[in-house]
Amino acid sequence: MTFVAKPKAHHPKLPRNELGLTRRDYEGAVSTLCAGCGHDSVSAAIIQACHELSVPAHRVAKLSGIGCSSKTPTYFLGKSHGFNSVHGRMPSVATGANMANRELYYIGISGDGDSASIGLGQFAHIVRRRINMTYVVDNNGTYGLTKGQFSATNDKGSTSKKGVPNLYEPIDLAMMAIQIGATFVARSFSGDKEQLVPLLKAALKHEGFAFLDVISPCVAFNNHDGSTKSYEYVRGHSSAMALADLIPTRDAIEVDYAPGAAEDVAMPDGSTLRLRKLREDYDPRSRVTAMDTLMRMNEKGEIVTGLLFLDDNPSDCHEILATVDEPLASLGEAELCPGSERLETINAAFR
Ligand SMILES: Cc1ncc(C[n+]2csc(CCOP(=O)(O)OP(=O)(O)O)c2C)c(N)n1
Ligand code: SF4
Ligand SMILES: [Mg+2]
Repeated sequence: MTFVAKPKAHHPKLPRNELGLTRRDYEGAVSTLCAGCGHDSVSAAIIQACHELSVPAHRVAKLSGIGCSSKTPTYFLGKSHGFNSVHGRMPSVATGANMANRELYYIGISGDGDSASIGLGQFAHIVRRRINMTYVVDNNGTYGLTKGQFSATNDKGSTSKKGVPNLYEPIDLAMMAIQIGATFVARSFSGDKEQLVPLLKAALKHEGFAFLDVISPCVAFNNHDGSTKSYEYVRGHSSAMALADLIPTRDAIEVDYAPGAAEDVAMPDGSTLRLRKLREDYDPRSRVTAMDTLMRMNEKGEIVTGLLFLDDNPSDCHEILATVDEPLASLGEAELCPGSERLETINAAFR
């Protein structure tokens, strides 16, 4: 595979973040995806979120499976660690890396085929193990890379480019994630940067498993009349619930929403997650409300976007397993080797 590097020159007045970097410093190679592919907009949103959060690129590990979506980590954060794994197997690699070094930001990029079809088992278990990461699914309802077969997130009755209807019920990954223990679940649209960037920032700051289902139209195979994952369909059928803005500690909190419409949640690093309730009765801190809302809106053919569920006191895999704070690679022999006597006791327990 050949990677085309982007020219380094940029306008001297481009805004710089706390690290003195411009958003161009967070780019990757030139994208080889189809022009207009939603996945490129998701990559652009990740670049903006990391730039605005002043995330040091060397503290990020990007992980993916196989698919057009899984190719995208090449197109953002070119200076970060990266591992393009096997189809549907990104969760295993992410779990191993995360257990060995909890100090990095983990960004997993997957597709609806990668996570809801071949990788469904892996997806379910990474959610319930609460691996501390941001897990993004670029959801186009199709296998883009292999030329447009229906994926398991494709809606029943939605048609292929040739007009053939999908016969099966869709898997809703956001609903699954809420049910089996994710502590941050959001849905957004690749064409809605205003909503997607704050959600990504909040997900990156979340101390637990953060899942983002991003409807990301495939312009080559699933953007026609009859598709429920096309730009036109999503624009006409989405309904925003609780939106999120992440307010870093350095910024003064501006009160610019009507009383009762916004609620602030403290994040562990001192920043604030401001929840904007667009529906008075929507409480994103209730799994029951989130599931009920998703089911009711799905029945009406509406796509609910925004922050669907948030546990503001989350636990992650490291808390559950009481792991050491330091990366395993930084531990010496004395910490890693429990000694012959202790080893003998452990072995004896298994006999
Ligand atoms: C084990 C295995 N089975 C099948 C394939 C063929 N294959 C490659 S990508 C893909 C589907 C990708 O769909 P999705 O994850 O939705 O990504 P998209 O291209 O739509 O972004 C398939 C079936 C493969 N690479 N490996
Ligand atoms: S085939 Fe579809 S998913 Fe793949 S790059 Fe083209 S538009 Fe994007
Ligand atoms: Mg897909």
